[in-house]
Amino acid sequence: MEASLTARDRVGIQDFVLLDAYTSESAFLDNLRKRFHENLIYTYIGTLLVSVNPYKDLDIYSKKQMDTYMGVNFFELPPHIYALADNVFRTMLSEFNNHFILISGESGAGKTEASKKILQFYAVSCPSTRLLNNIRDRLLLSNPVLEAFGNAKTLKNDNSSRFGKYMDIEFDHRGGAVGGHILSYLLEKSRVVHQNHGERNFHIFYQLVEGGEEELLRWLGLERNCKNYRYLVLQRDVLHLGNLKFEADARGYATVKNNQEMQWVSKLLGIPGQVLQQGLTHRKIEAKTEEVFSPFSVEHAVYARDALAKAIYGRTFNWLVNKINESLANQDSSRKTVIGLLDIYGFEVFSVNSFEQFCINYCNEKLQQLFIQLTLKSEQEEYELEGIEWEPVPYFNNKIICDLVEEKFRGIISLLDEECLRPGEATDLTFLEKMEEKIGGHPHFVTHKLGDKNTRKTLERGDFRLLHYAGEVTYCVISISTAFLTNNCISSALHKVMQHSKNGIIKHCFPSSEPDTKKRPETVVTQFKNSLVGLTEILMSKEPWYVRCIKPNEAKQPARFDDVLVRHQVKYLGLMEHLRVRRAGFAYRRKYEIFLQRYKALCPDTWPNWKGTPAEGVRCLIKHLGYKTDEYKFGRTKIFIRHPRTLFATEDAFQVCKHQLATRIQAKYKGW
Ligand code: AD9
Ligand code: MG
Repeated sequence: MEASLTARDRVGIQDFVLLDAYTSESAFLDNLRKRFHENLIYTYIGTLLVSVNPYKDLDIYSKKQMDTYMGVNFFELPPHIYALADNVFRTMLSEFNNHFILISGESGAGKTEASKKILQFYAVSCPSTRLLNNIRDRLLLSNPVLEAFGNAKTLKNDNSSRFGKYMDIEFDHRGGAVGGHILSYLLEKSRVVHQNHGERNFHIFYQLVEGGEEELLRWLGLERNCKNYRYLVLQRDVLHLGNLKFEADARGYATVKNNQEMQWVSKLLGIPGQVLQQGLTHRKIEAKTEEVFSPFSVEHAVYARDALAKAIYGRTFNWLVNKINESLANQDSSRKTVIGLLDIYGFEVFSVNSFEQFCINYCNEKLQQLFIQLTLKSEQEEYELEGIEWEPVPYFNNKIICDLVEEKFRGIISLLDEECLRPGEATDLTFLEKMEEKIGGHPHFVTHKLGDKNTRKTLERGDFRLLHYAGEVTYCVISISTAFLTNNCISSALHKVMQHSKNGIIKHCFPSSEPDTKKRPETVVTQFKNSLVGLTEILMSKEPWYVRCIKPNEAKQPARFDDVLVRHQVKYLGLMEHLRVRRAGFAYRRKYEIFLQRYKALCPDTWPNWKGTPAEGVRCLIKHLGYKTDEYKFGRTKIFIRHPRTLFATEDAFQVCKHQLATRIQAKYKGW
């Protein structure tokens, strides 16, 4: 007894639900810290997995570890990402339905690593055939390719995802991985032409220059050393295009200064130099009978160049995702089930926060809202609906912040869109004033004018601050509205120029059917908002599982557990509330019909056919199984079971029973 107490003191408790002082945040933190220092980075809250980034390689991801966790009941072994992956997989197989794993946490907390571990586990644990292995390898290999093009070093994370990724893994009825599909969300294209101090461009540029084959580099006209490239060292631009310089001619109009670079760009894009040059330095005005070209200033030409660079990168990234999807497509149309993995950029706060942070943090608000809806809110509503006695658990609902951003007519996105409709008149300041007028009284929105004495000191006139669920973020209004108003779109003239390309990929990325110049294109953020609505719908149709990742320190160092930082994350991730709901609630619930159908063979009175109502059948069944009275409750349409252990014991008994039945049948028909 004493020995086990000592061990428990040292390594903490592996499921927070079992923690004695479960309502205390300090006890929660103590447990997490103890385990972290013992390299036990995983802890459960029921079936939710909390993961603390160890910032060092742990010997817990070997093939042997995977084998250990395969097919073993969730709570029988120490918490692990493999246990969660295995549990999702087996639930999918037994219930033949779709699932998703939502991996959340702030930038650098370990989301992408967690999603890779899950994928690796499925790659090893799924049944294999030559065909299946082919798909498995493609699923695994899609990761490094997408990371090369979509990840970059930021101040928060050396391998930060600069795009959101949702990946469906498709399984056949035996659990073989038969296909996959990736959806990508808003790549941070601006990184191609600009990065903050201490950050880098997308990994692929450095990989290309440092690791590309000689012949390829020669073909691209690049030299081996990154340092030779002003734009990689100074962290600017794509390689040749970004090096294009403009100078003013005698009339003040832009002309290309370095013709050699121009030739390279034209060669690589497969577009005649003259045509490209015209596109970058002139605007086409279509008069009634003729086309007139109006020249750009140098500033405008630089803007056109950057917009083109961003457009090329963004569109080729989408092309790449489509290519990967083609190669992962499931050829077999028979019924399949999926496990979706969601790994999206985490909540970010920098000293200067721009349009990208606005989108990223809005996305995190939406995911938090989904988590709340699927766990805290719907869970409590279900108890009420089913007539289960329940002490409500209060929680912060961030819907108020989502509404502030996305509400029709008066949300920030709508106000920005409105400003976009007034080109020439709208400025950063009019946008700020419009927000002050329309949402000035909102408790989660502050500006210099609206703030109190203290707030004014820390806010410039050109800033606005949002009080996000995960903390305060001050956005620079110029960077937001500029990004909005400019819309990251290239002009239709430049678009037409790109259609002259002899390069198949470029041609494909700039199809002749767009842009429709008559119709105003949706702004980037409106497109993003719509894609998040689509994502929410995809997720709502599946069964959810959660991995909540925690960043232990800002220094990206091993063995450092910053109490203040972790406490803050525990708070905003809603872990305490989740624990309270879990602790007081029921881990498992199933409709009476479904529960009875699955387990009726375990009781002679319900097998093979039960004549009464399903609820009576379930009552009879669990009485036979000896469930303790505090372990379950009867709702209006469902049975609620408090601990997963109870259900696992029933499931084990069912598996034994199934096996015995199969053996009996085999024996009976032996020799036929
Ligand atoms: V971001 O929102 O994309 O900026 P993530 O994805 O949450 O962020 P990521 O998974 O990239 O963070 O983890 C950051 C770094 O932490 C990794 O590059 C590893 O060096 C380190 N890490 C994370 N998880 C683990 C782990 N389980 N074991 C070892 C880890 N190192
Ligand atoms: Mg990531």
